[in-house]
Amino acid sequence: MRIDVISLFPEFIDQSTGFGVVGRARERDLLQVQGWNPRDHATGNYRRVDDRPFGGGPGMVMLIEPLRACLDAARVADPAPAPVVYLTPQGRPLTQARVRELATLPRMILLCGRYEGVDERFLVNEVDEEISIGDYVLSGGELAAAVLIDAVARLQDGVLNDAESAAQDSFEGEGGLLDCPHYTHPASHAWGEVPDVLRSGNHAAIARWRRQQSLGRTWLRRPDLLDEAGLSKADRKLLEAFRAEHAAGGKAEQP
Ligand code: 6GU
Repeated sequence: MRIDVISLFPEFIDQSTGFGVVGRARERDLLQVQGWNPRDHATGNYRRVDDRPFGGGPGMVMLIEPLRACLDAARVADPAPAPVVYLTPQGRPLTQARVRELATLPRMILLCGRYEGVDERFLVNEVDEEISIGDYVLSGGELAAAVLIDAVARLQDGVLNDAESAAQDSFEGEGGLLDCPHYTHPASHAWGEVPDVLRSGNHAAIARWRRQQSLGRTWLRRPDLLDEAGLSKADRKLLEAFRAEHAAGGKAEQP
């Protein structure tokens, strides 16, 4: 997959995608990331990329023409069709389901706004989709772009090794539940014991316990996710047992 990013801080995009799983994907050419700076496509002595908003008010608005020239240059760099995605708190909240869909594309172009925003006419004419990464405000779209790039990169074929396999992650298991707790050595520690079942060698019992923990955690922390989870009869029984134990004070789990 190829991801082009239009940003006034293309170095941030390059560097923030240079480490770990995403950096390795880029090194192995499973993912290409290229930044494009609208300032390189601005004209005049001052190379302006923004101006004051009509109607007054604080902040600056990004100009149409430098963005348009920058987008045209990015488009021409590769013939693959690419939707333009604008990262903005006004966008649709990003979900793992949308990440999975975007990850199948050969290419996408991300637009990062700065200042108060982007001239609405550019958005109407050139942007295919607006995405937010949550209900809080960032100073610009760059961090959100890095988040989206990470999420799609790790789903590209060959990026994760077996040990990193995505199938068990939160949202990726059956029903899109939260992940279960994990433990490693030592089995006994001043802060608590590893649950006996995980040391039992009984793989069916371990799978059942993990499923129950996923169900219980999702119920405690993200009950909204359970509505969409399509729980089986077996799931409901596991969750019912978790709730009974929780009500009896058997779990230290925080809501
Ligand atoms: Cl995508 N951009 C900005 N600037 N702030 C955000 C966001 C995006 N998502 C949540 N907050």
